[in-house]
Amino acid sequence: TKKKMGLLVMAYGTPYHLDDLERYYTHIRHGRKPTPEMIDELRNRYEAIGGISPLAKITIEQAKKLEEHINSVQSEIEFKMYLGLKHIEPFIEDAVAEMHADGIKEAVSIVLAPHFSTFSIKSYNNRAKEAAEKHGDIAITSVDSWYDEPKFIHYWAEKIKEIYEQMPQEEKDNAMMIVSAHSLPEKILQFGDPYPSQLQETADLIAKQTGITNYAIGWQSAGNTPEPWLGPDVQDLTRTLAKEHPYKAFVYAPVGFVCEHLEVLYDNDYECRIAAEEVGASYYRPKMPNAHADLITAMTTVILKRLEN
Ligand code: FEC
Repeated sequence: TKKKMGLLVMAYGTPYHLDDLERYYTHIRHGRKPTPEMIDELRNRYEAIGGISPLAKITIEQAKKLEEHINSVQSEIEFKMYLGLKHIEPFIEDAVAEMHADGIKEAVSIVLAPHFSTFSIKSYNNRAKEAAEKHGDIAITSVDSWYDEPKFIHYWAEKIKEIYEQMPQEEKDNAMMIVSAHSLPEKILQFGDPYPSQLQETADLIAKQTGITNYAIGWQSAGNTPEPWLGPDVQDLTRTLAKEHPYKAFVYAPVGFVCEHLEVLYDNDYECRIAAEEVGASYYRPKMPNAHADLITAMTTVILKRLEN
């Protein structure tokens, strides 16, 4: 008989309705209530992308496909998927409580974000571990990162190649690719956080597979706080690069995310588009992986490899 294991899939979470905005934003801010102006500003951004984010729906689709795929490629373990979100229900703690209620003793966890940081992936993993310790009888093995997984790189390389192939020759000869992830407070660097070097590695691998030589890494969607955040910001970077060369096309690859959601649909498709068009260049952004088979295969491979060790 097959061994039973929990498959804890963790993701950021998004408001289900605009009514959820305040509590969601408060949770992101570690319990500090945002001001009415901050809520209005965030509501405006959600309204600009159509009211609510597609993230909730895509996350569930990714998690279900991952469960289906990982159960179809091997016959030793029967995985049961539990979805745990960082900032809205079902919370990570809810998922772990459900595993406990189902009598799960062993689980593997993965976060739907490719690059490791103490501020991002580690905080998901710590919450899962703390919840598991509370119940006392669930051992969780965590996947920490998968930024260099071949199928993941392959996805981006293929989509980016398609974009370059469609460009008019003048754009192709004067194109710049900006590979980005969510910015984090600069203080992560003091502890030797691998986040920036992992993003650089993803960018280098994509460049190698596509043959693209004009590329740079940038950071996006920085928080609204006085502390310094990792830079350059993708919009500033667009303007700086445009001063060095009259680029005719900017291709944005927000590889730190896996879905079409607010940070991509607004920060890239709206804000970066403005920056690119202001400098006289075309704006391009490949479709996000969402539930594409390459992404599901990449995560399956990394989970099974992690369990072998
Ligand atoms: O609803 C949607 O479609 C978008 C969901 C969403 C994703 C996402 C991913 C990441 N974040 C990360 C870090 C931070 C830090 C702060 C922060 C703030 C926000 C706010 C919203 C928000 N984030 Fe987010 N993020 C998403 C949504 N994020 C809304 C609040 C308004 C704003 O600042 O824009 C700053 C917190 C603070 O103020 O102290 C830090 C990281 C990721 C990528 C990794 C992951 O998915 O976990 C890192 C999706």
